[in-house]
Amino acid sequence: MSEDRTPGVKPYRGPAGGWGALRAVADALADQDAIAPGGKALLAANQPDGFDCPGCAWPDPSHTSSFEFCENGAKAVAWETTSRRATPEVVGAHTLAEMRGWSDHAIEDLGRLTEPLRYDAASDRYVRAGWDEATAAIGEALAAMPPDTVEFYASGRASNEAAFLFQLWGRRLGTNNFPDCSNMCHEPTSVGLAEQLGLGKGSVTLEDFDHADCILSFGHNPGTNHPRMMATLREAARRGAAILVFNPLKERALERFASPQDPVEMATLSSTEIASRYYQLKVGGDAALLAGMMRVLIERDALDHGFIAEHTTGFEALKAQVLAADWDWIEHRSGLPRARIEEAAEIYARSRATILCYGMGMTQHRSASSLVQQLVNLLLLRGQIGRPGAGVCPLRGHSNVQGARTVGVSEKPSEALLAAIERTFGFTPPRRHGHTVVEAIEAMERGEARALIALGGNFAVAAPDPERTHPALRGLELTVSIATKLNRSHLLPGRAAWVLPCLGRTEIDVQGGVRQAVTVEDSMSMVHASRGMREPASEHLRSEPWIVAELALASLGPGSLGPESGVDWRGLAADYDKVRALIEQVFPDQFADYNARIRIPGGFRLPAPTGERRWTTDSGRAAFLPYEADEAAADDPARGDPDVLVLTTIRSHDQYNTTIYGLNDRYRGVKGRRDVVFANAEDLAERGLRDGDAIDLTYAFDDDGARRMLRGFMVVARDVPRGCLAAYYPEANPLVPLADRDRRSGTPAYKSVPVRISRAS
Ligand SMILES: Nc1nc2c(c(=O)[nH]1)N[C@H]1C(S)=C(S)[C@@H](COP(=O)(O)OP(=O)(O)OC[C@H]3O[C@@H](n4cnc5c(=O)[nH]c(N)nc54)[C@H](O)[C@@H]3O)O[C@H]1N2
Ligand SMILES: Nc1nc2c(c(=O)[nH]1)N[C@H]1C(S)=C(S)[C@@H](COP(=O)(O)OP(=O)(O)OC[C@H]3O[C@@H](n4cnc5c(=O)[nH]c(N)nc54)[C@H](O)[C@@H]3O)O[C@H]1N2
Ligand SMILES: [Mo]
Repeated sequence: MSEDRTPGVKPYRGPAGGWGALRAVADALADQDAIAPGGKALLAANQPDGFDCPGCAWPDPSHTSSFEFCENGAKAVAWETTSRRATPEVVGAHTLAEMRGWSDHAIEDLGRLTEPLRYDAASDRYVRAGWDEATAAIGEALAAMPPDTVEFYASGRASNEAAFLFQLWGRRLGTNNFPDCSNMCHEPTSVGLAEQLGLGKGSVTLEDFDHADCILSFGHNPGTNHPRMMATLREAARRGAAILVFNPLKERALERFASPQDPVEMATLSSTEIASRYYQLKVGGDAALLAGMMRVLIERDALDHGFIAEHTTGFEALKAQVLAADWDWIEHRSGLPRARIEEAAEIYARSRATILCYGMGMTQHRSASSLVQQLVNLLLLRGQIGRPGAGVCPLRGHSNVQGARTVGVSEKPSEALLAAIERTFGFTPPRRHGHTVVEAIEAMERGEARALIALGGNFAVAAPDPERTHPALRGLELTVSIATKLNRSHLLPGRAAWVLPCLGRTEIDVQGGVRQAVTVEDSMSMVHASRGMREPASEHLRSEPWIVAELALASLGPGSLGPESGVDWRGLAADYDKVRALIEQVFPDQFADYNARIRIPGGFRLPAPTGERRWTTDSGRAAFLPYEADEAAADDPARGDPDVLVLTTIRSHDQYNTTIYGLNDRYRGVKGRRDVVFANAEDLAERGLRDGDAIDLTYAFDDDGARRMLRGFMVVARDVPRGCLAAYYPEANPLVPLADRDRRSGTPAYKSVPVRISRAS
């Protein structure tokens, strides 16, 4: 039906991957005029001596083939290695007001930033600035502000070295205000799993996937967001492992995948079936589904009693809660019939070794920290964690978002971290907890935050509620962005604003005459070196560690790290081995022999006690934790109102978060537009609407008097469960209120937005 009515949208019938993926690589490189240099760069991605692909945090196999990159990694590399340049002349040709009218794609497509830029309010333009001028002015402004009025935002591409210096700078200045992209992403994992298991990270290694006979996939779309994971899933499927997918949308790559690295599949146009069962549950229906699965396991006594007795606490309380969950509620909220939930539980119960993977479909809800704990409860019931082929695998987003957390970028630092900083540097870091992203925005609104320093990212577009977030940013006294490309956040300057251009992952970084390597941590706690091999996009670019060190020096003054430590900011920026030596001093258990071990190809694994059944919780055991639904929503984002639909926001195949490469979403059959909403045909019919109609979406409730709306989106009838909608991030962010968030992690409920729809007015 879609074929006739909806321009640019039709169902995609082929497998994911295949020739389409190879074609897209060529197109991405050609589009950015990056063919020769980018093509060469690709060969060095995720190789022992190359750079870490900026695409995602999926680990590198130990036997790296010369093609360890993927379509979307290729797009990320092409986007960075583009031949376009956003010089001061190019940027300064337009006022900021004018550029705010451009699409996000058009803004970044100006190309790589080449020189520091200063905002000139009189002409509403960015103008060329020198590094000395920039660092001196920023340092002076920051030195005059109370430390807790400064927000230090970090996106997850910064290396361990840059991230470590960043948190050291902020803490030396006197604040723990480290709102982080993690607060919009996997923070429920950091909070929930840490409370439950002692470690807020995954427990498995890549090798574990070879031993799993069952893989549970919850709320992630690896064909687009972790394409290199498809090789692993494909191998598991071919081995006969059961792969159970829980996702409201039929994601093509989770159904069928053709490996571009497999000559036979490519030559014969064949593909591999990935999911053995596909459970299209309702958006936000996971808590009910998990209660149902756990109920089946408990009632049939399909439990690992030995493990529960020896390794866990809290089983009785969880059992009581699960047995009290009645099937009407489970079926109604999950949208799945009891028989299918029983089937899923039975397949899982038969498995010897299960890995549970999950992504944003689990972490961006109002009770997300508690929800991810239910995933772990499911594993604990059968002792499916901490032995070969079994465990939990949260799929991290940015290529080093996990590493930045490990080296101390955290708004709620542990006492151990603060003590280690004090021991190493001889100053007393602040104890007061700092702001998450949403709390930072609220502090800006109240006038309590005066400056934002952003180490990468696109704060304004990634955050929810632009109607509040954008004015909040405009009210700041100072905004400083360390970035590779211009984006909308830079077009919302504070009274004084600076954009500081940095080297990207693919570029050669020479300090003190020596070519430097940085280090990153992947989703499976592997730390390894990353070394760029391309000439920098401009001679004026500086490395992130250098920029952070210079800004720290300018705002804190020389000697601010304490003479006894024998280091100074400039010395650290000139030799990253020295930064790593300090990281080792602060985290001796995790980074012992840091500098030696990153010189081994492939790097090393950080201690992952949960992988060995060591639980670093207070009780020394893993905890079953009952589900705690958010009070306001009572675990039903629609609050029982039948007129309300629940919208989830998703990534297309042609974007990297707020970076929009193009307007296509190949596996969902969308071409040339992003203003679409996927809906169930019966829900549409009930409202007198049809596939292809233009609709308005309104946030369903009037909690704070604001009217949050999106106008004129095209509705596409799709195979989605009743009561559910899906639209693209970031276009849908105006519908997400700041207040709708997981209380414990601060993560916005981007994946359960209650809305009403009507014909476009
Ligand atoms: N190419 C590319 N790679 C990326 C990124 C990118 O933008 N582009 N972003 C990076 C980042 S920062 C991150 S965090 C990851 C994100 O990777 P993903 O976690 O895959 O991110 P999303 O696109 O948000 O996809 C969420 C999936 O969850 C499903 N879902 C939505 N709501 C629910 C729900 O209520 N329950 C369940 N069970 N499923 C649901 C959606 O249908 C979708 O398949 O990818 C990283 N890698
Ligand atoms: N509705 C909705 N909103 C969401 C999400 C969702 O699923 N739905 N997902 C959330 C998630 S998971 C995340 S992680 C956030 C992402 O939030 P962010 O991390 O803030 O956003 P990005 O789009 O990844 O940042 C892109 C910018 O990073 C800069 N950049 C790129 N490479 C480098 C580099 O090497 N160094 C430096 N310094 N800068 C660089 C470029 O200037 C580019 O414009 O968005 C969140 N927002
Ligand atoms: Mo993310």
